[in-house]
Amino acid sequence: MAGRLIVVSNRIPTEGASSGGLVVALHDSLSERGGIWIGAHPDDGPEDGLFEIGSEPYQRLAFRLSKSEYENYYLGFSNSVLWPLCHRRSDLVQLKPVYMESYEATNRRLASMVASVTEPGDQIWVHDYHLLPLASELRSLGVNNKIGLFLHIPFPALADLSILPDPSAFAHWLACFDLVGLQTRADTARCLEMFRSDPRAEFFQDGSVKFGDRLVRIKSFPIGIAADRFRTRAETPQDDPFGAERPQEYIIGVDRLDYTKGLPHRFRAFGEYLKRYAEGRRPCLVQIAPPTREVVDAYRQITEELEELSGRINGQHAELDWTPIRYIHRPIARDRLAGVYRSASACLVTSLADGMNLVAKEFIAAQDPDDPGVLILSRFAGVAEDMTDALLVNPYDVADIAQAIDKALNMPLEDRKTRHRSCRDVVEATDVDIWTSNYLAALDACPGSLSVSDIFDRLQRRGASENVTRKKETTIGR
Ligand code: ADQ
Repeated sequence: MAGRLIVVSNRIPTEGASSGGLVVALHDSLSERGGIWIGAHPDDGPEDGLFEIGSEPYQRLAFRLSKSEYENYYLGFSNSVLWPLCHRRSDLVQLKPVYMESYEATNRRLASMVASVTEPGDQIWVHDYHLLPLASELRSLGVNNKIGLFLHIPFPALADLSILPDPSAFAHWLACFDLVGLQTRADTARCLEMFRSDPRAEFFQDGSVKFGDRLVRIKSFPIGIAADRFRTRAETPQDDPFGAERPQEYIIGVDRLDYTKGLPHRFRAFGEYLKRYAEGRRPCLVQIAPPTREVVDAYRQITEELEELSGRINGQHAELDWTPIRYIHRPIARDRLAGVYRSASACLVTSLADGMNLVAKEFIAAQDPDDPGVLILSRFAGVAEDMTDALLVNPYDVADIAQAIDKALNMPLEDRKTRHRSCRDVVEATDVDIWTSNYLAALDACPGSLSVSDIFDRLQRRGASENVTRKKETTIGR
């Protein structure tokens, strides 16, 4: 693999911030290969260009978002347009001309910073929906290095894309990457459907899409966790995180407080379970959900809704020595989280839409294989595409979830073990280190800035291009 790796993400991880598997995996790849991580610094400050933070075996370069960029590019277009759109909540999309302008302008500004540190042979790996136009902006600055995108959230449905102020821009943005990595096969199918509906696109039989003078590959790379590290954490004895307040039996939920995670449905389903099935038992739902993006209206509303629901359900069912829902509004340290997962009887993941959902994989990795808890998993989380031996539920159907809770809490040991083994195989097969190396190998294998004619000849040699119309020679990758 030639050249350095340049990772670009919306946020750069800073010292002291808790690091998930993805951050560690990218950190490892950068340390091994050398390169640069570029992203916005979370703190306010002067908005000059890139500045170096921390000393690592690779460079970490941060930039600052202006107040207007934060409001319009980040909270606006990224989180009030693209986030709801990709999660099938077009009812929550808020369109303002300034959002799109700022989104494009911020990506243009970032592109000039990225271009200024890019050398020939470097490969650029862009992360997520905040940065979709980045490759297009880099191409217009003459950067013809290989550029890959990984989209962490679901690929939107074709019909929803027409809500965008300029729907045709979406395909153009993506086509400026050499590789578009998506979470699931269903995401890939939706992405290809978008290109199929676009008269500018042509298809090679190997699945690549020719779009104008560019060729883009589209493939799913289901993201995972650092399974070994997480399991070791879970197995390491630690002080009981519950102290004297340990519930006898509990179901765990761990989410960012987001309307896509189906939290009100989960609370209602737990209330329904208590009403219908819990005779003689006193299980708790321990829900950890720190608020995020509180300044966006939709997030304020869900915070209020959950407080109201947990208050009502606890009011109906609590006893002097039992609070059914323990709702914790703070993040919890990863070491403690592993232990909390391990001693739970079940985990509830009820996403209405979710790119993958790493909580499901963390829960499975943390279990004792000889006495595992049960994963109750929404069919609409990306992870459900492969983890078919979890207890799959329809998160919109409160009765279905309530019944699954009852089934999980009464499941015989042998059944729990069989399901856990199968889910654990998925966690291991998609370990984040495997994910990183698969993605980077695929980016490396992309043809990069070859002419359409070169690519045509290559594919023809492989006997894979009967359906491709030979076009006049153009240069790919400008
Ligand atoms: P998220 O929407 O943030 O990520 P998810 O994958 O569930 O969702 O969680 C990411 C990480 O955050 C996990 O490691 C989890 O432990 C941690 N986390 C979540 N809530 C927490 C809490 N309350 N306290 C402590 N830690 C918490 C996006 C997409 C997902 C996709 C990931 C990775 O929305 O679908 O799986 O990126 O690609």
